[in-house]
Amino acid sequence: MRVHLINPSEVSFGTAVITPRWLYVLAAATPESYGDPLLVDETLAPVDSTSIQAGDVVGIGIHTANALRGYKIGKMARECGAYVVFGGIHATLYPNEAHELGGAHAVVKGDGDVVWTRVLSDCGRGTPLPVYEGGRIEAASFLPARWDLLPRKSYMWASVQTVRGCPKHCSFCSVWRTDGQRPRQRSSDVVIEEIVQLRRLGFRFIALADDNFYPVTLTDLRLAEEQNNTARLNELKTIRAERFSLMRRLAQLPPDTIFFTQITMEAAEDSEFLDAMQRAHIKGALVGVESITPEGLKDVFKDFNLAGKDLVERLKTFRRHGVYVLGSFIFGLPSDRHETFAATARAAQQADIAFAQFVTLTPYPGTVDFMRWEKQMETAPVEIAGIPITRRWLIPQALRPKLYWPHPTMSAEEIRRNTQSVWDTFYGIKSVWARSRFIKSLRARLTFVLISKIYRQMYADTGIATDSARVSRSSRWARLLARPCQMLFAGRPMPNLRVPEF
Ligand code: B12
Ligand code: SF4
Repeated sequence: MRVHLINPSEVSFGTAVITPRWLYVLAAATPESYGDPLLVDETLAPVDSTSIQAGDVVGIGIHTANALRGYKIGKMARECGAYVVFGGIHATLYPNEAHELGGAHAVVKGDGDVVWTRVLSDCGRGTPLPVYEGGRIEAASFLPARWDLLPRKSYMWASVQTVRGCPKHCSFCSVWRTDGQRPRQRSSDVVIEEIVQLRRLGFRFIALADDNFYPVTLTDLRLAEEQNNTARLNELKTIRAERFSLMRRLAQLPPDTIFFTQITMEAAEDSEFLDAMQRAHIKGALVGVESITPEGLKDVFKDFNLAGKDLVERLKTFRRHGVYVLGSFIFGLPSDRHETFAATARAAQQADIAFAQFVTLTPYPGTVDFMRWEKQMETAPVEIAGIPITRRWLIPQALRPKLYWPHPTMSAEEIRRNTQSVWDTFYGIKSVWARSRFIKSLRARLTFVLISKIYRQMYADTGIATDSARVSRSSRWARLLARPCQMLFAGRPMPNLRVPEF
């Protein structure tokens, strides 16, 4: 019985940006007695059905965007006689769908680290259960990934998770509902071990694949103090102290190491934290700006963010502390108007952010937005190819609309066109070159331009373009640019690197 783990994707680029961490974590959860699992990441190359034999176990991890491809693979694997097991956020939210459409024998809900051994032994006996509750395990049980199985030359960035869950409650995000609002934070000992292993292999760019790298804010501490809640205060202080321990150890890594993470804007109030990030080589952070107006922030339950001039100032603070921001903006919010697009493009330029993504409001399952949208659609149901639009991930890719939420004043096409034009403005060659002026060497500046271009091709055109010629041109470009980019990111293997002490 061979174990296969498959990360589904409709498009394969030969080279990928970030390692899909779940593959390597589930590989670590696979007992040695089954041998090394066969790992397939379809963002590199499609799965080869001839490798799957009757009696094998095929584990497929899906999020909403790749669920349909996952179901195709599941059915194919079942036809080969294998046991098919689904996991990941989408399977957690829709376990029945994986059974009905993906040929699943079993679905794992929640974290796979602990329950996977049991799934495999049940499959071995021929008695898999339809559903396993993986639950939300404690951080001490998160498994370090099996990086020894990683094809080193295929990825630009490796990914290591340091904390799971987020105390906030943004309306468009499922993390706080699926992973919980209590941060489950790994100890710095296990995190640094993994990172050193990756540096030994030659990875110097590492994504800290966290929901929110700043789980305790200064406001949280102040409130606990004001409420004389000693237990809460101590808990928050422990989490914060562990963050600083980790950053002190990251700071001792070779100076060309570069980390990227996701963080809330509140971190800009905390200079001590930002300085520690800078010393720890955390050079980049995705900051969810979402909207530049107070109304927009209210729309998404994110009024802890700032708007207008204060927002620009706050984003600039990251840069002053050596942390380069990838700002994430959402268009199509009910309060957005025509002028919001140009104003956002201006704010993004003024705020000195290095990169930006402009996404359109998309209701993801498990979110407050999705529940509201599903309810709204009940009164006037829409179907495409016989599939309700509220199950949009089941609609064949080519027929899938790019926008779902009816806007009070703008048509979907207007929102899409305006969003595309903000991408065009922000990533126009002149703007990118001007933005790269903070970089001293010409080579590094050219790298910045190349990364900006590939990011835009991989994201904007393939993500929001409706014109299929533009989409396939972008995919071709992304494929062409991916290999040189991978070479730029590669580091020198350092087999003798030691784990830094406290
Ligand atoms: C890092 C990250 C990224 C990175 C890297 C992605 C990558 N290649 O790994 C980047 C920035 C590129 C990214 C992009 C996007 N992401 Co993202 N991302 C994450 C994040 C923060 C962590 C993922 C991670 O590595 N976790 C660590 C691993 C170990 O955990 P895991 O994947 O959950 O796997 C565990 C279990 O789910 C389970 N499991 C998983 N698979 C399987 C399979 C089997 C067989 C079994 C038994 C168990 C199992 O066991 C694992 C171990 O416990 C998650 C948030 C989250 N908490 O999951 C969002 C998240 C997955 N992303 C999300 C989204 C929406 C996106 C984007 C669509 C954003 C956008 N607007 O473009 C894109 C899509 C990109 C794509 N096509 O894949 C959503 C998905 C929502 C949904 N319903 O699908 C999440 C949940 C965040 C959110 N805000 O809601 N993302
Ligand atoms: S701050 Fe980020 S991770 Fe947390 S709930 Fe909001 S969008 Fe999700």
